[in-house]
Amino acid sequence: MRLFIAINLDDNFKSALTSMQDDLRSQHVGGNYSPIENLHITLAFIGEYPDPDDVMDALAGIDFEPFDITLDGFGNFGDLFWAGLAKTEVLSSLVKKSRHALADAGIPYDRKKFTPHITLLRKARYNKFPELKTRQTSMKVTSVSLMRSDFGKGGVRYTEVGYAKSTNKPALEIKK
Ligand code: 2AM
Repeated sequence: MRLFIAINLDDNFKSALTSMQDDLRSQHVGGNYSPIENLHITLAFIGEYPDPDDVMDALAGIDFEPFDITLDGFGNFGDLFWAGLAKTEVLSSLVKKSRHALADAGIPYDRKKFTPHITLLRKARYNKFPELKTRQTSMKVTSVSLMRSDFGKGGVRYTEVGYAKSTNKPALEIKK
C-alpha cells in the first residue's frame, strides 16, 4: 500500500485553507483543487510499503511535545500551488525525528528536502499569476499520522491508518 506520514489539520485551519482556494477560484485559476478532507502536511513520503505495523512501531518511538503551526504565505512548485507555514524549529525537528525513525527501522522514504506546505491545487491553469493573501490561523499539533493513499474513480483518497500522540510532560515544579 502507498503510505506517508502527515499532520492532519483541524477544521478551523482547513477552513482558512478553503478560503484561500476560494480566492484563487475568484481570480479564475483552474485546476485540480484539493478537497477539504485531503488537506494535510506531509512530513515523509514512504510510497509502496507492505507493512503499516512496521511504520506504526517506528512512529511510536518518536518523542515530541505539542507545538503550534501558523499559516504563512503562498507558493508554487511549477503548476502545484501551496499554502506555506511560518518557519518553526519544532516542526523541522519533528520531520527529522520521523525520518530518522523510518531510517532506523529500515523503511525507505523520499529523502527530498522538507518544504513545509499544504497543497491547495495541482495542474493550475491561469492567464495571470494570482495574488493570494494568507488567512490568519494557527493550530496546535498533538499527533502525527500514518496515512494511506488510494486512487479511485473520485480521485485520490487518504485514510488515517494510525497515529502517534505527542508526549505531554508536566511542567517543572518549583518547591519552596
Ligand atoms: P504534496 O505534499 O506536495 O501534496 C501523498 O501523495 C502525499 O505525499 C501528498 O501530499 C504528496 O505531495 C506527498 N509526497 C511527497 N513526496 C512525494 C512523492 N515522491 N510522490 C508522491 N507524493 C509525494
